Amino acid sequence: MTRHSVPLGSVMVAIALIGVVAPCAAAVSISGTVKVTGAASAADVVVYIQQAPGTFTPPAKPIEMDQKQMQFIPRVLPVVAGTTVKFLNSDPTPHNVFSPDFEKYNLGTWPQGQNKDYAFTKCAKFPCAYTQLCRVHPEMEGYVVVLQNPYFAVTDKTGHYEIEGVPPGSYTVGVWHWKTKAQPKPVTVDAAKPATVDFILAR
Ligand SMILES: [Cu+2]
Repeated sequence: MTRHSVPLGSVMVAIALIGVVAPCAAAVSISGTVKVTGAASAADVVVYIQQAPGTFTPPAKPIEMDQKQMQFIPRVLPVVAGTTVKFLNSDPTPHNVFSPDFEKYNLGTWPQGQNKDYAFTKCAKFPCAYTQLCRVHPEMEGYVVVLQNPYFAVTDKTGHYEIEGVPPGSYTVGVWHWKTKAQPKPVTVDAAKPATVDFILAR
């Protein structure tokens, strides 16, 4: 019986070797803290790798941005170029979605439970921050930030962020905030050694 000719032991060794070898080429994380001086919250800052080698495929399924309790949720949505965003309406009142930035678009106005898709395929120079506005409610504001690669994260309320799955290499890490700026920072990511990059944004 040839199918029993490979001893179980050698299979186990092979599995063990794969387990040892894989982490060497494995991606690691870049994490850190962003301080926004003078702001109540350090949330919703996009931290991203400016340029990563290779081409990147957008997610097969649209990424959702809701309009709920008169707010865009999430308020800041980073996406890789080519991503389709599904704009939902979870409020009992009709909402509109338009952007005055870059190629400009107006998706119209629609009631609760309906949605509209928009594909972000036209960003020429990253990052492209598209302000999301609603003609019905001028106080509403959100942002879709289109990036070159999928290595990005958004800060939580404490300013913490973590970009997972970054391949080893040397990069420039940028930050995006709707009101203020900070200089990008260089970082080298080694295999099996997570990197830390902190930023201070002055308002
Ligand atoms: Cu609205």
